[in-house]
Amino acid sequence: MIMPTMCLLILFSVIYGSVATHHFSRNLQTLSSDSNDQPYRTAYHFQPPKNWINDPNGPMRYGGLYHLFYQYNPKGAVWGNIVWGHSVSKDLVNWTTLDPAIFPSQPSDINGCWSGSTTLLPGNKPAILYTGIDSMKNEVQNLAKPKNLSDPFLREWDKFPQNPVMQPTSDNKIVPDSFRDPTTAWLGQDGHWRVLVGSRRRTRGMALLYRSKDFVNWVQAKHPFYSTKDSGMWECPDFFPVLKNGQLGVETSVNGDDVRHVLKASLKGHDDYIIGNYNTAKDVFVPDKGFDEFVLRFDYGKYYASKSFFDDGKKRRVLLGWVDESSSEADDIKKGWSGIIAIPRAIWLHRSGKQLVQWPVMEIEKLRANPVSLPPQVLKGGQLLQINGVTATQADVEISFEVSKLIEAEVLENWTDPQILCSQKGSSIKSELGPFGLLVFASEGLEEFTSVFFRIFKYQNKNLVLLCSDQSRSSLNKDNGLTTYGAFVDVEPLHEQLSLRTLTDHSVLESFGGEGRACITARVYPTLAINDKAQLYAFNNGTADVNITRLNVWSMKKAQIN
Ligand code: DQQ
Repeated sequence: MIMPTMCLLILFSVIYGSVATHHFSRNLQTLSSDSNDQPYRTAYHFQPPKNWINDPNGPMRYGGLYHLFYQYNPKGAVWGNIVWGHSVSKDLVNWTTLDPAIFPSQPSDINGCWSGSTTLLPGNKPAILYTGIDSMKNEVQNLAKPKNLSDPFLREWDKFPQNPVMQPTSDNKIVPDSFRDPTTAWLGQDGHWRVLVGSRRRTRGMALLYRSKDFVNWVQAKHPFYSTKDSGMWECPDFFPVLKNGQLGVETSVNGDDVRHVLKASLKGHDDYIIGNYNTAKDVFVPDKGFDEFVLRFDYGKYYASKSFFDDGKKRRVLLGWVDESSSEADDIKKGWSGIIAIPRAIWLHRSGKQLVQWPVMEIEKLRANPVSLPPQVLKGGQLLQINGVTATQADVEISFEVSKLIEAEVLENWTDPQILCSQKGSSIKSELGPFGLLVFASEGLEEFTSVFFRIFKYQNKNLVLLCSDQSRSSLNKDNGLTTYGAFVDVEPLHEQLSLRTLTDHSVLESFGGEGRACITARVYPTLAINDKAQLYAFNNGTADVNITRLNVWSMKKAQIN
């Protein structure tokens, strides 16, 4: 409950001033569950019992279960010895960890089993295509199929004895250390399979196209499927259709007048995408005008190597991404683990057709408990409003703002990168309209806090909404990454409220601005604002008042993970 008497009106100025063996010893014993020993371990974000993880691999729904594979080091909390870890879930929230599904055993993967995807072949038969690091340390693509299709857990996988099925040769111009991460395959008009593999030629990043009649013999297309200059190696490409209208997802082979296509690549530390049309007859992807380079990003914070799949149960497309740590390697070794998977997101095309929308899967709402709601109210310039009655380190916060006086918004003379703008202004520099938003993971004396907030600018006579996630004050331990992130949100504050949803989970916050039109994920490692010591506030450090039109907060229950 938020007690009005606790609603503090304080002058806000005081606050601011990248090799494995088959024989590893598995040990699924969990780490100490004492939250004092492990204040950064997440309660409802996926992570295995211990050790290092990175990219999600081959997510799919099979036998009524969601299967998540992931790059996993069975031997420690740093990258290395990479196998495909494997966990299953009935609801994308609670997870059970199984034995690794794919691990080095053939000359074609003896130095590592890197990222890849699953494809459901006719008859609902899953097949994995993954990158193997072969005995020459070259990157090659391998095929594996389940040993026993009647096992819904798909515990055991048989590798195709003639692996690899795609490899660099002396005449195919493939750079042997830049040929990896096959996508989910799709069927073309001719009934043949297509798959993309990430690559580069010098600094030109690209997705190579392969075709096959039988999923075993793959032939490289004459030209790359798509490429952009100076984007460097494309890791973990993804290619999928989205409906022009509505939030439902479609199976990866669907094409036609009702759909557009999305091409995503992981490059330079983020996941960027292009929307366009896929001409099946010509096998070419034609981006929308003015969007032939990567200008759109899934997440403007820490979010990489994501992969989507079509969930035939709920008829939606679900996106999973890796959220790396921002702590030092020594700290990761000390805590015994590194890397989490962001909350699975449903994704669809925004009605404008100009971008995707992402929203945490609805199942996560099962974890909501102890709702706290605040009546609509004015948040005055300089006001800090404490929100009591929630477990601030483990919460789901939804807040919406309405602004008037748009005429007085700060004028932005020159276009500036949103991350730079957020870093320069932080949450301390006042403008008329902003910063206003949330303070999460805040310590009692505000020695530590993380702020997620909006600022509104006038740029070329239009309103421009900036969303920032500022970690610069998140921890007194300066060994941690304290980067500030920013994104512009395509909302028009004249006609729409500014909505923000932030999920907090001990060392991660995922923020969704403009109903999922701009997402920012960040890692934080507070030293004071941990467990029940953390506080939550709404704040307005702008000079003009803003209206809070909605404020609903839930404490989140712990998910059953492992
Ligand atoms: N991680 C994998 C690669 C991929 C990279 C290796 C992306 O297959 O390109 O662990 O994070």
